[in-house]
Amino acid sequence: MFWDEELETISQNKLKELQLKRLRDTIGRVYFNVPFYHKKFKEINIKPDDIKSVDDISKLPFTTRQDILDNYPTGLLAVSRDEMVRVHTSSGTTGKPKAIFFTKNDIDRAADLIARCLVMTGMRKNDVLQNMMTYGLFTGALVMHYGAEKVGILIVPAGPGNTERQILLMKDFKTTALHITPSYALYLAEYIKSKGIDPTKDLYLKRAYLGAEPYSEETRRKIEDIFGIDVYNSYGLSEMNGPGVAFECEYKEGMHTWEDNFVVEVIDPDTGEVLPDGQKGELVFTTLQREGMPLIRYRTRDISRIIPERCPCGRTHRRIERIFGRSDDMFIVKGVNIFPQQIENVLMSIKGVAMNYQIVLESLDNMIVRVEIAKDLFDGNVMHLVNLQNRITEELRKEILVKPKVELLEPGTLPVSEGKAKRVIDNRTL
Ligand code: DLL
Repeated sequence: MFWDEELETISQNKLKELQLKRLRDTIGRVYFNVPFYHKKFKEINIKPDDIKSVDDISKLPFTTRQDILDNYPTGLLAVSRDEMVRVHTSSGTTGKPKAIFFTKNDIDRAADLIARCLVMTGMRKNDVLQNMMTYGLFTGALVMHYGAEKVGILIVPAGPGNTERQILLMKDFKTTALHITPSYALYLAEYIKSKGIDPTKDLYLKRAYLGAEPYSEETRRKIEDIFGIDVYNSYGLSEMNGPGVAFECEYKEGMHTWEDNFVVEVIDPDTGEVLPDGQKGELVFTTLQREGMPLIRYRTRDISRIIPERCPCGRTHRRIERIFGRSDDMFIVKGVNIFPQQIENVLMSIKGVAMNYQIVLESLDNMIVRVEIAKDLFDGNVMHLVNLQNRITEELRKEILVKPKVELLEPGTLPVSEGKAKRVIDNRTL
């Protein structure tokens, strides 16, 4: 079922026409109303009329995270501050955050995109969504909340944490879907197992939406198996509304972007050149319908690729592949580029490995992978532990080409994260 069938299945030609119209409109608005963009466009002698096709977007300059920080808080607004009804910030861990402002129409459009995503994955009016993302400056909970409300779904605005209470809420309100970070979902899975709860008998869950941080296909499978549900990948970033930017449909083979709302590009992160569909690189988004704070060619630092093939679900909006990692998450050990997700992939595919892990970077040549394993393994034969440790070390070496030191830990040893997990501890003094 569709939320907006006409738009979701629009022909590629019509979509291109619509994109061009909206792109030209956006460029005109930022050129005349946002001094930052006016100056940038002047510098390279580009005028709104120079954009004659969507592909001409490659003539425009990028917007970076630093540009948003430099214009903090209101420097990038395209309409008066008085028109803004909400501000969100990105999850900056240090220093100033990035502030993103929304007009009433922006809020409504963001909710509309979420409504498409939820209906696409089978949610209906009679569903109950337990929203376990953090309510507040973070977009995760509120943007999803408004979208779910638009569909008419009952929302349980639980926020994260207090796991015992979460389970009570799931039982009492007969929750059918969860919105949750992958790291908290892993913890919840462990908790449910340890309490002897059988989700297929004691709970009413059918699906969960996992996003806000990278996770592996293996993690998805693990959560699906433990809860007996469908897990859908949800990608987004505050700069582009938050959740609802790209979302999986029933086929779960890549996430549909909403191309009537965004121009999606993949670029070579080093040269800035646009890459052809299918090639892996950095995702770049341009807003097509934002009133308050339009952004042109925003560099996400997220690595993915556009899947050019048509999706059997009938939606024409192109999909992107599961995010491979953030270019800033990548670290180098012994000269090899490694993404934390490669390590997660390996760990989650090994039997006996539990849900939580941590990567500690000791020096340019040494890393430790600290991994929690099933509790009963500690009560058994020591040789089993040694074998497991060797197996994990060897599987990791095959994947990342570096041999890490592997430490096996009892469940509950590592810190639990309710929001975005901090998987990599960097102890290197460079
Ligand atoms: O995390 C928005 C969001 C909330 C998306 C809830 C999905 C669900 P930020 O805090 O600005 O916004 O962080 C955005 O998180 O650039 C990615 O690096 C990462 N990220 C988000 N979703 C995924 C995902 C929200 N499904 C940053 N897979 C993005 C991998 C993800 N990484």
